[in-house]
Amino acid sequence: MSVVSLPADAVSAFMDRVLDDLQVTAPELSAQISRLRGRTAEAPRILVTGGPGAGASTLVRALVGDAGTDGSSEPVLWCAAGRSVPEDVPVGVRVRQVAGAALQNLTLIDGAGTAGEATAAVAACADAVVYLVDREPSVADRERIRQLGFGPAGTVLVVSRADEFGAGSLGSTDPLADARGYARALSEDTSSWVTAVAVSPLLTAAASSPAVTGDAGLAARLASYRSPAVAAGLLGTDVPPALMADLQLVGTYGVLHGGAGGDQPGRWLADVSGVGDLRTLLLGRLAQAALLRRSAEILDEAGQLRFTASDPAAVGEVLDRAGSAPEAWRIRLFPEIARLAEAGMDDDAALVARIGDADSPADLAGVPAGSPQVEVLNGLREQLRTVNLRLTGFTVPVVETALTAVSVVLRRAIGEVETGLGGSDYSTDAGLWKT
Ligand SMILES: Nc1nc2c(ncn2[C@@H]2O[C@H](COP(=O)(O)OP(=O)(O)OP(=O)(O)O)[C@@H](O)[C@H]2O)c(=O)[nH]1
Ligand SMILES: [Mg+2]
Repeated sequence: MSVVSLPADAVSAFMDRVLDDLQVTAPELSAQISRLRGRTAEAPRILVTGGPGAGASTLVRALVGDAGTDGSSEPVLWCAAGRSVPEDVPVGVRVRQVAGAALQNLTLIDGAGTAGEATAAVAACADAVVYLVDREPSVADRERIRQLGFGPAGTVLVVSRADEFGAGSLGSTDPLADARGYARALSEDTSSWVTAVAVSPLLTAAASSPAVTGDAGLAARLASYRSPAVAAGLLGTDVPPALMADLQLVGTYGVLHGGAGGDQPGRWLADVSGVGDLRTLLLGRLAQAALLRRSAEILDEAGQLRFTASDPAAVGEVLDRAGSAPEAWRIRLFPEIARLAEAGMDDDAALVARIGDADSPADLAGVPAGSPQVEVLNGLREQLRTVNLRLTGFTVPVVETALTAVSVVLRRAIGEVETGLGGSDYSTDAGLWKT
C-alpha cells in the first residue's frame, strides 16, 4: 500500500494557506493558530519500538549518531538541539536534544519496550512507527502493530540485528543477505506495513567508532580473514587474541565479510548496515505519511476554532473553502485508512487507500489512463455503487465514516466528469485534482 500521492510540499503549502486565512479572519485566535502552525512546522515524530531486546535503542542511537550506550529503559524523545522541544511530550518520556544534521528533519522516540497504557501515551504523541523484529513477526507483534494504529502507510517493519539473522554468521554464508531477502518477502504484506527492511545498527555503530576509523591495519587484517578456516576457527576455544580484538571491534559479521570492503572497511560497514537506506525511507515515505496524519489532526483542531471565534460564520467559511480544496479530501481520507486497519477492516482500508492514492479521475474510476470519459464515468459509478452497497450492509461506525467520505469524493468526481461531458462551462476551480 503506498502513501497518498500528494507531494509533501503541496500538503505543507496548503496547511500554511489555511492557517494564514484563519489568522486574517480571526486575529483574536492568533495564539491557538500559531500553536497549530508550530505543529505543521515540526519534524515528523517517529516512534521506534518492537519486541523486547529487538535492538530499538541501538537503532535509534545509530540513526542519531550517538555513540553512548547508557542501557536506560525509559522512553526517550531525541530531537534537534536549537529547536523548541515539542510541548506534548508525555510524562515519563525523557527528552534529549542533539546537535548536528542527523535530527534536522526527524524526531525519534525510543519506545523502550513500553507496554499497555504507557505505549498508548507514547504512541499518541508520535506520527508514524518503525517496528522492530529480530526474527519472524509473531502474532503478538502483528497485534501490537495493529494496536499502535498508524496504519500500513505509517508503519515500517524492520528486521533488526540482521548480521545475526537465522543462525548468524556461523550458520549461513551471508546472514545479512538472508535478512534482506526475508525483509523483501515481508514487504509483500502490504496490509500491515508500507515496507520491510533489514538493518544491523551494530555495524553502523562500529563503522563510526574511532577504533575502526583510526585503525590503519584493519583493512589488511579483514582481507586476511577471508577463509573458511577462520570461520571454523571461531567455533573453537583458542581464538587468537588479535582475532578476538577484531571480533569485538567489528563483530563476527565484520570479521568474516569485512574483506569485501577493500581498503574502506568503515564505509563498507556503514553501507551494509542498511541504516542509511532506512534513514532515506524515514525521511521520504514515512515522513510523508507522518505529515498527512498530523495535517488531518490539525485540520480537525482548526475546525474547533469556529466555536471560539468572534465571527464564527466567517471562520466557518474559511474552513469550508479549505475543506473543498483539492488537497483536503486526500488529507482527510488518510487517517481513515489507519483507523480501518486498526479495527481489522483490511479490505476497506485497502479500498480507501486506493481512492486516496488516485491522482486522476481515470485512476479513481479504476480504468486505464487515457480511457474515454464515458468509460471513466461508468467506472466511477461502478465504484460508487460498490461503496453504497457496502454502506447499506452491516457496517461498524469506523467503516461508515470512512466509506461515507469516499462516497462524497466519488460523487464529486462523477459531477465533474458529467459536467465535462455536457460541454458546459466546467469550472476547474472546484476540481478534485486542480491545485
Ligand atoms: N549482532 C547485533 N546485535 C545487536 C544489534 N543491534 C542491537 N544488538 C544487541 O541487541 C541487544 C539489545 O539491543 P537494544 O538496542 O538494547 O534493544 P532494545 O530493543 O532497545 O531492548 P529493550 O529496550 O530492552 O527492549 C544488545 O545486546 C545489542 O548490543 C545488531 O545490529 N547486531
Ligand atoms: Mg531499549
